[in-house]
Amino acid sequence: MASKSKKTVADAVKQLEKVQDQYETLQILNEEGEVINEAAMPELSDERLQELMKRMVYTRILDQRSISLNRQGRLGFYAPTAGQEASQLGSQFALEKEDFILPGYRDVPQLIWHGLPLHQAFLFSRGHFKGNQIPEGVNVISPQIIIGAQYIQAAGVALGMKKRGAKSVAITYTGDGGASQGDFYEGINFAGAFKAPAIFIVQNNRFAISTPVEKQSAAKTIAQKAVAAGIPGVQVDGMDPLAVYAAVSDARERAVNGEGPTLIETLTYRYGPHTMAGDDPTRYRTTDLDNEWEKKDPLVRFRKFLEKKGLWNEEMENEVIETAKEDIKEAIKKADDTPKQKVTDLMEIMYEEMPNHLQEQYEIYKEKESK
Ligand SMILES: Cc1ncc(C[n+]2csc(CCOP(=O)(O)OP(=O)(O)O)c2C)c(N)n1
Ligand SMILES: [Mg+2]
Repeated sequence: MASKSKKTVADAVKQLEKVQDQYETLQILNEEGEVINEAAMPELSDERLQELMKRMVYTRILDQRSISLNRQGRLGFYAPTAGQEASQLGSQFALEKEDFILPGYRDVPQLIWHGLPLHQAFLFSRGHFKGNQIPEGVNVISPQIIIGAQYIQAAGVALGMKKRGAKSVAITYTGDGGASQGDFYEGINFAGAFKAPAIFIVQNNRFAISTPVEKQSAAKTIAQKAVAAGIPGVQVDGMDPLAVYAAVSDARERAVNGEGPTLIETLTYRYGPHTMAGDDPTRYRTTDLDNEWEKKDPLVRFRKFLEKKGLWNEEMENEVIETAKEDIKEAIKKADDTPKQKVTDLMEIMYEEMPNHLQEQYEIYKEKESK
């Protein structure tokens, strides 16, 4: 729209400030587990609410066990998830089985609740190829290690769904650091241009390893980055499972109705280190900040909410904890019982028809491995 008034950079500054200020954080449950936003409350049966709590409790135990299995040398790569349960599971809970998840390295919980067998998640952690052989009908790919790359892949998967007329969505996850990568912008821009049914989640846990979010971008929110791609951006309280669920459900509905992608920023926090490879969060985070976020804990908040409704108690929680421990024990045994990967395995699964120059090496390894 052409304007008769002389537009100056000063006007643009005002416009930027106005836009940035319009981003509010969607919250439904406060830290006391009280509903403070009845209008946004999603319709979930009592059983579904209990199921969401079960998944969060189970996942917290899985995180604790994964950390100790890593310390015992029984797991390899592991990125802790405690603190991010509402962000991860509130979002996955809004999906249908036919929806496709393109995760980052911290997003193993969503894969498990979307159907990836637990022992395969453990094999992935160990770098075993069987961890990447996703069973038929489980619509996920392996966690992406390259920051942001999954955003472009999600745009492509979503466009494929649209072209096939499928009533499903592709959902992808990255972090605050990921939102500074080129791939992030390319992904949301492409999906916006093609109105692809994608949901782009940025789990803003305030740090990219040790770099605080304030140093990663001049933007006041990550949600506002959607504006440049011409798509809606929503900021939600990522410690509130109901707010995350509500936002993702709405985004899903828009997407399957042909209205295009949505960017969702979840404000969250990882309690543990970046990964188990040895960073020390006390070097870059204060205890005050840790305490501030632990007060927002998604499990505490949701437990209070459910207890007040008579839908949760200690006995139920203990049952989930026991089930989780049993499942983990069984899954780690299954991972242990999986035959070690061989060089010839890797060569066989890499090629449908092995090139001639590798055939010779293949024979050499086959001979060696038979001894
Ligand atoms: C393209 C690329 N650059 C750098 C790295 C190294 N790296 C691994 S994790 C990470 C920080 C990512 O932070 P964020 O996106 O906020 O996710 P979080 O770990 O907090 O969940 C970096 C820089 C990488 N894996 N890929
Ligand atoms: Mg981060």
